[in-house]
Amino acid sequence: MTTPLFDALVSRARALSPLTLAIVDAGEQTVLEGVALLLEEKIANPLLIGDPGRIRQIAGDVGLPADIPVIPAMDEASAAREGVRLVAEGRAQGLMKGHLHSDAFLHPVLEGLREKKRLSHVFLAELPSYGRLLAITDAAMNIAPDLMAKAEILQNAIDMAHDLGNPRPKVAVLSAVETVNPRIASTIDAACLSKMADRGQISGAVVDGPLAFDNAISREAARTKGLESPVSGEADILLLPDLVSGNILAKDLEYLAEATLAGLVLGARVPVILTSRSDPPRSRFLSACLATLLFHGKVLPRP
Ligand code: COD
Repeated sequence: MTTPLFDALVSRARALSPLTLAIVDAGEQTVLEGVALLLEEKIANPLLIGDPGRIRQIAGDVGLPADIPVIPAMDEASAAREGVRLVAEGRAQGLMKGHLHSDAFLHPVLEGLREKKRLSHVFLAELPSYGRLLAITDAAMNIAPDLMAKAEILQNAIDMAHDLGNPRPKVAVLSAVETVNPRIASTIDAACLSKMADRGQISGAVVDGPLAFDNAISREAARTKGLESPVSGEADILLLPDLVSGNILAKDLEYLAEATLAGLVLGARVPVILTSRSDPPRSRFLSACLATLLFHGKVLPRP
């Protein structure tokens, strides 16, 4: 599958200095294949955390250099703590989840790398059937966000779009229908978020909702329903009602619609790459490219 939109981001990431990336619980084949891609393309200088014997053995199998730095940690929790410590001490500029459970990875991140913002996850998807990158949030971290949490999750995604060069992203706040129905709570949140954007409580984007998925993605579908929305057919960001619906949507696109996905946790002191254990090496590589762009976006002028 060709990914011209991601390729453009990769080219920009290649022009920046490599990120020193702590890889938590790195002793697994696809994790280290992703690391090999990162080294080859000079996107990151990895610090591998985990069981040294296991890491060195697989690292040899996937062709990583024999002198690649390995930091010993014998279980998931201590590997995650070690990664957070490396970032806190300024020895790593980003953190990547390897082969451990998401919650074991996220607890120390919340304890050690939280600043004032809510942390939230965003998937960025490139699809053969959609001419722009599609951000999907939050499909991996905030389980059942309330209205104010959704506003924070949305602002994180909008800020990311700005950092990646889209000055005014279009946001669809999704539900099952495009009208407010008090029996479907997410339609009320969506309408509130839309009004909050009108009033400047959420800034830097065109926000509309509630929208059903078809109206968000297809102008034709919206027209058929007699709906006029500045977002229809051109959504850059989809805000989902909760983690379950977001996660199903993202994986649905990946497995049934040939989406290529990258994923990051936003709002922490540094970019945090939260991959799924089944993610292919290229998704890990693309996520690290995104992390590089966002890390440097904090210190470089926006494109
Ligand atoms: N941003 C900022 N602070 C937060 C956040 C957040 N997103 N979540 C919790 N906090 C703070 C709370 O205010 C509190 O101070 C502290 O962290 C602990 O809060 P809890 O007890 O509500 O949160 P935890 O530690 O039980 O859970 C946080 C997780 C992120 C681990 C939890 O929400 C979770 O398991 N999310 C789903 C992860 C997952 O399994 N994803 C799978 C898909 S890949």
